[in-house]
Amino acid sequence: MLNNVIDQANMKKLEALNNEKVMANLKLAVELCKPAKVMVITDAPEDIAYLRQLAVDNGEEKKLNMEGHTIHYDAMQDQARDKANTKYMLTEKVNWGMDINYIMKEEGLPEVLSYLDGAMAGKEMLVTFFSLGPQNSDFAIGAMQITDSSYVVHSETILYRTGYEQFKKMNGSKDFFFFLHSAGELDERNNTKNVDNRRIYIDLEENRVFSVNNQYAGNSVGLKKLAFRLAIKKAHGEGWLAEHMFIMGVHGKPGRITYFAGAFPSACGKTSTAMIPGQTIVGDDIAYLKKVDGKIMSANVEQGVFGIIRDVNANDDPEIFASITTPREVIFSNVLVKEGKPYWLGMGEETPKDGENFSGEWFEGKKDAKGNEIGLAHKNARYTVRISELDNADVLADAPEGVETKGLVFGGRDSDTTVPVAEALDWAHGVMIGATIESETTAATLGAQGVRVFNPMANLDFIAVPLGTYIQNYLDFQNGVEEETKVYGTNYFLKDENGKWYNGMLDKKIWMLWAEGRVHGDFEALKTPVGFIPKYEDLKKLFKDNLDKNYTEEDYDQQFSIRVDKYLDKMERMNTIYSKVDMPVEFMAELENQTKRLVEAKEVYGSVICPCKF
Ligand code: SPV
Ligand code: MN
Repeated sequence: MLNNVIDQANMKKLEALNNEKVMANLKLAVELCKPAKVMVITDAPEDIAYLRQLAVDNGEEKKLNMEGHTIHYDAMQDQARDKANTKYMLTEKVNWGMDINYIMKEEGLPEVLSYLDGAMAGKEMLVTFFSLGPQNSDFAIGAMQITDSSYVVHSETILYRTGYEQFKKMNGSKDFFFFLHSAGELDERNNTKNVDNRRIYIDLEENRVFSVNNQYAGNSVGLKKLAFRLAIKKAHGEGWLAEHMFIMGVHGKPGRITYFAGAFPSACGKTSTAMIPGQTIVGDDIAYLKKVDGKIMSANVEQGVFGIIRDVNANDDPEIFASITTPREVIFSNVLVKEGKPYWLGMGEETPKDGENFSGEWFEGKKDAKGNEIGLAHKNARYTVRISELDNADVLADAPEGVETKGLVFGGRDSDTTVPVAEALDWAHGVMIGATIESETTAATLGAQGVRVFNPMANLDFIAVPLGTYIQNYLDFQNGVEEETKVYGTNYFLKDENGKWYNGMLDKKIWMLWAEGRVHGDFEALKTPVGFIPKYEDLKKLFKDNLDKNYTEEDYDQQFSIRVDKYLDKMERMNTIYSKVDMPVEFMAELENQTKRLVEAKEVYGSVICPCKF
């Protein structure tokens, strides 16, 4: 069967890898999906260019006016990660200490394979190899992706480092990840037709994922959130961390760059933090962190950004805006296109009243089947761009050894509780801050929006080990680190009683510069029950020097008052959650101590405490 669909030249490319498991995966994919032809992609520029062209030739992408720009649409019902149909396939039930979506393998495997059966009939199968993490690095994990979607692999050539040569050096090792994807039957717009039959089934035991009847990258691109789940499992077996984190260089005093990694749930400002003007980006979504010689080194798993485009405009996100409005390789998805130009929500420009978008021909006032008005672009519409194309790419973005990481940031989204920035009292307290992140749901996931949800380390959707084990490994990760890593909690979304944001979009620059200064002992801080907060004088100067903004004492008092009752409400929510989970004793003590400090402070100062009291 193989010989009928794969020619000699392509077969040779595979044989050069000398890897039995690669061949077995190929055989499984071909026999199952029954493609018309098989194309093997190496790291050669002409192979990568082939994919780019194929995406346009087969209509999964269309060229836009600007050089290098293309538009891709996903089906109306495939605009975000499909949580309901993304499942772990388990051979035995284990208590994960949290709600995970799973299916028993004996049921799930035949089900997903049945959807993949013949899914590539008449289509070209693309066999590709990538590296998760920098090439020639201890961080690197090989990834084999087979798909019939040229959009998926085109995206992957932007988002990930090539890995064909790396597979050659693996000496036949079976230690790599495998992803089999098919967009399934396509409609006249080249969108998945049977979205109802969308399935994304994760096989943790075999380090492989089957994904079918979808195109949205969070569902289809194996190397992104699907590989991430496999990596978390692997990391926790090997004593390192795989995290839903950006990595950035914060530029403090002249010539000083300090690296931070930060976890924020979707649409809580993760990418825009990594892209704060004047700073440099290593990565914006997934990081591997390892302890090397008493230091925490972190590396970006990716080499590109699949970012939310909504509200990206010249004022609020100048770096991103500049990079996606100039000639370079960019894939836009699910935005409005009129006369070859892309438009999106919050772009800061006048937008047309008609054009083409994810719903097909679009006009203002168009309604969906349920009678809801369809916006000009989807709220989760995105852009895909290579980091090396950005002016603010960090010089160490591809360093095989990663970057030495001095601080972690955990950012939630709440309007009434958490201060804009606070430094954890110590590592264990920092782990607690990360483990108690809450955020409002956003357009990046399906389901109701605007509900406050618990999301430990912004990683709840992806944690592939029991929650107690995950937290224990986090606590242990600091053992043997020479200088205790500082941990920060941030909240960009605090509002006043009239529902107005307290902070501007770029204020996050100040919080990061403050954290950077703290790492180097430049600033003193006030010790509060919830951590160390900045002193007014330091913020005043940082705001003046960096944003030319007059930060008043009144601003400061409002933003940094400790809303004790709100914090206590939050602790109650957290206690309810964690008391049902088998958690490390040390972690439960952190929760208890946090509550105790708040109760004691309330007895002395009342339910809202001005920073001047500390
Ligand atoms: C996220 O939602 O966290 C993303 C986009 O980074 S997705 O690829 O959908 O996961
Ligand atoms: Mn993400």
